[in-house]
Amino acid sequence: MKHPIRAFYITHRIYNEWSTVIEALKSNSTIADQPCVADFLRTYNSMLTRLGFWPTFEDIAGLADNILRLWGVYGLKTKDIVNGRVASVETRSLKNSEVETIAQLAKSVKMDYQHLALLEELLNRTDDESEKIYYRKKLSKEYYLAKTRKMPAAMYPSLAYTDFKKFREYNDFLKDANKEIIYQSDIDSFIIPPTLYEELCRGPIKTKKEESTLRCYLRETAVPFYMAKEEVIHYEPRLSVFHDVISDDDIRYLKREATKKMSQGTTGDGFVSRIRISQVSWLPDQAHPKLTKRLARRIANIVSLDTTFKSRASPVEYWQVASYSTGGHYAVHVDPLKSDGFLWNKTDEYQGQKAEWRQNQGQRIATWMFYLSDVDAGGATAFPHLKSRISVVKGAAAFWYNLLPNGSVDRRTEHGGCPVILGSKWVSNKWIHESGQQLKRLCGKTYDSEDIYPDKYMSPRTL
Ligand SMILES: O=C(O)CCC(=O)C(=O)O
Repeated sequence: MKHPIRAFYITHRIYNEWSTVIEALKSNSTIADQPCVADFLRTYNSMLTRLGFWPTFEDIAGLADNILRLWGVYGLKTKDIVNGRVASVETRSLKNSEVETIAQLAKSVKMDYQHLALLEELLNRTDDESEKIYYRKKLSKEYYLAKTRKMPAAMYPSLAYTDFKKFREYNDFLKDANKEIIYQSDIDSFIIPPTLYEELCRGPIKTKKEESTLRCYLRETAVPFYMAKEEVIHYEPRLSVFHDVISDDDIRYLKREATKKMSQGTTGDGFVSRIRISQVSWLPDQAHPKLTKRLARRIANIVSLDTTFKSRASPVEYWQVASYSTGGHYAVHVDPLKSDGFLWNKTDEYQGQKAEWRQNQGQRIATWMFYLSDVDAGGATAFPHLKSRISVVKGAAAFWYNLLPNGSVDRRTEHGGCPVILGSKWVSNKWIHESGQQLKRLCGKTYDSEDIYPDKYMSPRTL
């Protein structure tokens, strides 16, 4: 489903209302034996078998979490969320029970602003006096809890007991936290300013002057007459987007093959976590030789690195295809793998094989990432240290070195996949390793030298 609010309320409804209806029908044998009800229950059972699952509370929590992530990262407005409006696309408003579920989850993940704003919405919605009293009390209590949880360390009661000035400050703080009427400004005091990464997800932040130094090139490749369309997003370290480097047919093939065996994406240490919400599939080069050889050769022609898959000391990993639906994201990280390479959920034998593999391959020297789709809103790839972002454009690919020429990890390449607001986003990573690149990547005269580009397209200083 493309819309985060619609995805949430439909699943919420199926989980809450349908389960109640089915249980009520099943528990009353006179009703359950009626031909039309029996027929309905049979259809329901066969659907259940075909689907293999029915939404659980975890699914609902995941979808509510997606909404909260979009709300936090993009600074969305409470009114828009509860009215079902996201990136100017509207669906129906959320019902009270749905608002309550999201509020509960916001509390559990300590998103105080979102939690209190939703409680205030519930208070404003009701005309019933006893309900008003209930929500006012709840809002006041939750405000107190949120405020005291964020109490500055300098005000801890133990200090207050030994210092009269501190005691008074502490009491004033508690008095302010403990009030019956909570105003909008009280709730707004919990708004967290966006991080640099979040600002980048929201839109470009480079100044006009910084933008003006960037260039697009028709870059010579290893193939005579094949010029790659390079858009430089950042120089030193160089971050580039190459446009029109994969055809629609090849994209269709990759997506179709990947869809056959997708699973929840994990982070570098093998964990499924809120840090990465996507579906991932690995396509072995040997299983799809025609297409993957062609794509690997194209990458090699453009970036002059060895990208041919080998069974030992391979300079590349398999193709990773990832799909993000609305709310999906990958938080800021660097691509090189952790040196210990420990994968918590794998056997000793697997760990051993993997360690040997990594030793032979070396570290992930560079990342080539194809964009296999456009996206309706959100989903940019953001590089906070470089104040740079890459918008999702189907058929393009991003390329950067993860390691400095001296072999150490270049932390400036930290990046993340911003949450998808509307629609879905597909990417395919080809991670290129150190093995095989010894004579391919030029190094500078000093230990800390940046990359040298062997062509005439240099950094702005030389333009
Ligand atoms: O999806 C993106 O934009 C970034 C993906 C990424 O960083 C990764 O897969 O390692």
